[in-house]
Amino acid sequence: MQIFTTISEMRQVRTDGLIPTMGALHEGHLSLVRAARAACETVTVSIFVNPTQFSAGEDLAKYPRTFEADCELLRAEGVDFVFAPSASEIYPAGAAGTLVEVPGIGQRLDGASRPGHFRGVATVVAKLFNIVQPRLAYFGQKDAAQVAVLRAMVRDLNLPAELRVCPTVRDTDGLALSSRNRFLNAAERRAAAAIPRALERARALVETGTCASETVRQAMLWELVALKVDYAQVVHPETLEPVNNVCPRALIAIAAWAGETRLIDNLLIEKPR
Ligand code: PAJ
Repeated sequence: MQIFTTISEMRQVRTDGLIPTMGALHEGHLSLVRAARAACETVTVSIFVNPTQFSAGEDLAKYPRTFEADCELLRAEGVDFVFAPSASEIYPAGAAGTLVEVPGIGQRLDGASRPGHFRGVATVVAKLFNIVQPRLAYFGQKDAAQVAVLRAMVRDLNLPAELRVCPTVRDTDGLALSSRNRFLNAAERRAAAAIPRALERARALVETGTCASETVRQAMLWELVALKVDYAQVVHPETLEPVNNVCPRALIAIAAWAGETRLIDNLLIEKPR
């Protein structure tokens, strides 16, 4: 496995599959690596804690950095290349550089709670695509709004990479794996398990014929009483606009705080009419 820190080194190899990450790797990330490994000749994982997707007062400084352990995991998965650039390598113009904005979609869900977040995500992913030039790029369904933003960006800018979306990997209590879970104390961790429970409750309602988004929302809010809810919404999976009916297709998305830690999760409903 070769580790590159500069754009010029990265450009000297050919990548078939790219997995963009911010490091602090867990089984969720590794599921993307395995999907890429199974489908691609050469696999690159980027590790870059992207400053432009954090706003002032967010957890950029606190974001876990475990580079050595990450590289061990990636080596064991048979990854070919790791791209781990510095912030100045990616943003030589600093805050004055060109940004990629996905209007509308980029301002919904996490884009509403974290203004500028998806501008930072879209900008860095566009740059990574231009640097690495992958045929396929792998993302997790756990960040469903991120997927919607990136799909729109790829379409609007005619980027040649094809997006592949992999299912959310969960812990035994149902909580979606996240690098932020390590910040939860035991009580917060127990409380956080209400998030997947709320989504399961939503799934059960939909499976027994409930279609009204508001009914589903209220049932989820009951499960989430112990947490500070940022949003619990039923939206269109591509536009992220609220929809009145879960049927036949909707994204049910939750963001909630367990103590100081903001967690997100979602459920995609795809029911044949
Ligand atoms: P990061 O949070 O490191 O996540 C990297 C990729 O792993 C994302 O596509 C995310 O959806 C996926 N992922 C995280 N947890 C997962 C889980 N439990 N199951 C399945 N997939 C999971 O998302 C980012 O980084 C950044 O925004 C990035 C796209 C790298 C741009 O900076």
